[in-house]
Amino acid sequence: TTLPALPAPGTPSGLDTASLTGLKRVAQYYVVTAFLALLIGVLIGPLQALNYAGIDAYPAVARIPLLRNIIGSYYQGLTLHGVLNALVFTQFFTSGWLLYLPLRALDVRPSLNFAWFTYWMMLVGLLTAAVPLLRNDATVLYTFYPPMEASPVFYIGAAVMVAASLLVAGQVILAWIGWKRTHPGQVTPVVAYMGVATWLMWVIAALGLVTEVVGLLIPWSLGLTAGVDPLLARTLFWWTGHPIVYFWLLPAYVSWYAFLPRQAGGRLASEGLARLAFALFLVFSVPVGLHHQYADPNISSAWKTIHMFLTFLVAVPSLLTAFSVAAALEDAAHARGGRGVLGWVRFLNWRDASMTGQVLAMVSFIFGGAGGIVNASYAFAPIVHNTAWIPGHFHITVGTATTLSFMAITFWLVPHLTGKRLQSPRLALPSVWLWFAGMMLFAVGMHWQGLAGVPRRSHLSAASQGVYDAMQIAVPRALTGISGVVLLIAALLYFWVLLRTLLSPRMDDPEATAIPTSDAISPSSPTLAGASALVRRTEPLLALAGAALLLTLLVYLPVIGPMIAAYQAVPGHRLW
Ligand code: HAS
Ligand code: HEM
Repeated sequence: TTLPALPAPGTPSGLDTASLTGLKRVAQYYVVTAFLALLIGVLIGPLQALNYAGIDAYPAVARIPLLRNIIGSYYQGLTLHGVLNALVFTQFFTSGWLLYLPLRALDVRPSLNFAWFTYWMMLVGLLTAAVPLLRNDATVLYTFYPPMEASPVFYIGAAVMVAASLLVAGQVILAWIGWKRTHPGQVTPVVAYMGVATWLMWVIAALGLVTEVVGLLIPWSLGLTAGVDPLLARTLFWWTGHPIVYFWLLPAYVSWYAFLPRQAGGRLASEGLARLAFALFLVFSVPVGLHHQYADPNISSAWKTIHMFLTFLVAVPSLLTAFSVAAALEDAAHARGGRGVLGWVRFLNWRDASMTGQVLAMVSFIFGGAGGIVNASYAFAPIVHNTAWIPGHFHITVGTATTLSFMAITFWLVPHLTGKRLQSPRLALPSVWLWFAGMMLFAVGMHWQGLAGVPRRSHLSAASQGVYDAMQIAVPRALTGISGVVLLIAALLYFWVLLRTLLSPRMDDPEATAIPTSDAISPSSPTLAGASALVRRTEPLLALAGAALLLTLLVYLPVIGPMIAAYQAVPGHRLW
């Protein structure tokens, strides 16, 4: 059985050729812009890894005129690294990936003018925010907590970027609503379902950030208000700041569920379970942000505890994904002759860089997810909060589960979108293995340093070393430093493959690299009447979004209400 999700490879699409070509082109622009941002962001990373090895490379960097301006200090570099990698790379990639896939799955002809408008708007937002970042006028790190105050141009640029992503969300959601009208009684194709659920979640998630930036930070930085309440701003930030991690993760899950099984030579385990996972993410991703604020005063412990339990609940769809995707991989290995409880792992198609990169990304996420549960536990949080443990956690979540998956996806996506052949495929495989190895070393080094009490966000290589020498952390420091070098090599190999592919000539058949849509062991009926209860109940995405919004308001309004009532207008500070 073939999933109804996407046209099987080689079948002509209902989208006419001109709009399909146009849609691919917009998606390609988004994806390439995303990776250009990652390229710059990632080149700064090794300097930070060396910092955590006790090596201060910044005085040397300051001697190079061009670099002196953009990485003028540890914190300017760290701001660029966080913003470009975590915010820009992920948002641009997802805007292309989850614009293209759902529209193609639904076979809907999009307004290309609108799609281009959102791309250019996002780019203008990015370039606007880049000006103060590069001029050292917005060295406020990617969380931009007040009372640190950046130039208003930074906040305005960031707001335009986020607004553009909401327009992409709108285009996909409206296309799906239109499809539902013209296809009554039909089940949404699974890839479109996952895409629409992700965008709906993002719309609810973004409300916090939009309120913070538009309502508080822009007027304040323009001098229209006397100050801003740091606690209220942080709370609104984390309303968005936790679910944003699922906005980074779910696009990878789309691939792990819908495409990876076929790339591995197997089938998606259960279409119904895939839908359930996305429905649960839609409902439970947002009302959890206080787990980033256990240490913040003036928020009741009761609400922090409620957010903690909801955090444990939002781990459930990831656990479901772990078992479901592992079953799909086992199915693939069985088809290739693999047997045994774990013996089948050897039989996966380890020569395929796209599959290998994604499986390695998943392995990293086992540890990243386990660390997340530690962070979320109110009792453990004080031990790890604000230590190097936290960057350890998120480099094997966003830095690997997400980034390595996106990198591995480009090995088929870029040829698919551009009609070009993957170049230097022999370098693709070592690039993903080295990324995985580098990030695992990094994670061991940073988690270990965190447990020893080393703080995050510290230019500690420039500080007096006595205290760090006394901690006896030479081994994790060395691991962190080595990981930076390994990751630099991995990145150079990967970008060599990507750039050579982009610069190579087109092939004759633009669809020569097909979308690797997987079949399912338990597929769903394409009609609601024939579908299982699980598929029928998870189909009404708008109702699930309504439930998500209600739950979010229930757990946030009683927290935010008193903050507004006792609003503290704190003037801004420029600490750099
Ligand atoms: Fe997190 C901090 C809790 C997931 C990213 N997180 C961060 C920060 C970032 C981040 C960027 O509760 C730092 C923010 C800052 O700058 O201050 N996180 C969690 C929890 C989860 C979690 C409970 N985080 C993520 C994901 C991220 C991400 C995903 C990005 C993509 N995180 C926290 C908390 C903090 C935090 C606290 C605040 C810490 C503090 O004190 O400041 C959960 O969603 C994790 C659930 C995941 C699992 C794992 C499932 C495993 C799967 C793979 C299976 C593998 C297979 C492979 C099948 C339960 C799906 C088999 C292969 C073979 C070869 C056999
Ligand atoms: C922070 C290294 C790639 C996202 C850091 C820190 C280090 C580091 C050592 C901690 C700095 C500190 O707390 O003072 C690296 C290396 C990389 C890499 C060596 C690979 C070459 C990535 C990627 C992402 C990412 C791919 C996401 C897509 C972040 C974020 C921060 C960070 C969001 C936090 C910034 C902050 O605290 O304000 N990185 N990183 N990094 N990294 Fe990376």
